[in-house]
Amino acid sequence: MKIGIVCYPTFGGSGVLATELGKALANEGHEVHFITYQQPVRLNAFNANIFYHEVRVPTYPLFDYPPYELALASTMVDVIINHDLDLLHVHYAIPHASAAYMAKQIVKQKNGRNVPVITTLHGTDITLVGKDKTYEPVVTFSINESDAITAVSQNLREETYRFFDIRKEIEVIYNFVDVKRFDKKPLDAFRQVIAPDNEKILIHASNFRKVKRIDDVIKVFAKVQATIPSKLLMVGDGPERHAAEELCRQLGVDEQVRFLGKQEQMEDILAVSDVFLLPSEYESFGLAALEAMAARVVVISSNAGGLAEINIPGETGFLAEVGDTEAMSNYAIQLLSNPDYLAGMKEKAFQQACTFDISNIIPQYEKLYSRFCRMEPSK
Ligand code: GMT
Repeated sequence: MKIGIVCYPTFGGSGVLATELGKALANEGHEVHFITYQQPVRLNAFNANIFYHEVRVPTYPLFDYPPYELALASTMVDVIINHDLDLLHVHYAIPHASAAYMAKQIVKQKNGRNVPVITTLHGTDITLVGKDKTYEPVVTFSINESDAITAVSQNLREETYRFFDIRKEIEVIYNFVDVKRFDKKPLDAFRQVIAPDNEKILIHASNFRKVKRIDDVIKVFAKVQATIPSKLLMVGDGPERHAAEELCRQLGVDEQVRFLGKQEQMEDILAVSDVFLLPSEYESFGLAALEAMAARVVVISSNAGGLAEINIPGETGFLAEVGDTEAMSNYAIQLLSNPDYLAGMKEKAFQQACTFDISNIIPQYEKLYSRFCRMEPSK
């Protein structure tokens, strides 16, 4: 098949997932065309089946707001027609689903072809941005106009029906992880640099937005390190970073916390870590937590959104109410003070991640595509 993938090219979960999906489809022999405003961060190796089309948004003095969505729709039309795409798979509703609707209408008028559009909902496109009155009518319309809709968790499916008047079936296709990539031996030299006295290592990775509650990460860590010699790695960057660094100083843990910025080699960083903290206000799925589990890192998270669909309390980690930093730190102390308990849970976290392995999820997307395609999947 010839598949167009539209996504945000950044470190965010939806972009990571879409890029890994495209790479896996290309490895299966499909021709994959990424349509984005810059090279996706995880699209970092040559593959003969992968094509990248950059959306250029010309600037003009009249435009206070350059019309990205129009440039995107026009690029989609160009790629669909010139590369004879079988379908478009757009990740994140805003503005990708509405731009795809426009592109589909244009191609229909120009060529008489009805190009299927599949929309995958990821989370904040529904729960934060999408339900804002500014966008809601367009989001509802473009989801309903998609030929197929998928959500990355059961919780996100339910939330979408709750917030929007959706008249179509939303299928759940869970996010995935390439377990092979994350199942790595710890690099001793790296661990030695981070934790020279063999301290335990806690880690958090996100885009440091309010929804992630990174101040809770720092508060949990401050309590843990008062009892257990430990270090905290903060991976990523975003609007809350400055306040988080300030909180570290206020709580007197700044020497124990390292802000690593955006990192591509997450597998190496996770391989030396013991506990992943994800106290988010909402998380449709929590791809970062799944990647941690694939690296045998135990997850202590909030019970928000779809997190309970991946993190099984007492088995792969623990769940606590949003904001209950006391419970989260107690769980971490309990775990980190008992090496056998920690080792057993790390193994179970890994086993759970294997159920979300890429090899189990890609066929679900291929099956979905084949329902809409002019031809059977090429293998
Ligand atoms: O978490 C973010 O803020 C980034 C966001 C995105 O769209 O890139 O992540 C969402 O999609 C991920 C991939 O499906 C999910 O794993 C995240 O849970 C989800 N984030 C939220 O729901 C807050």
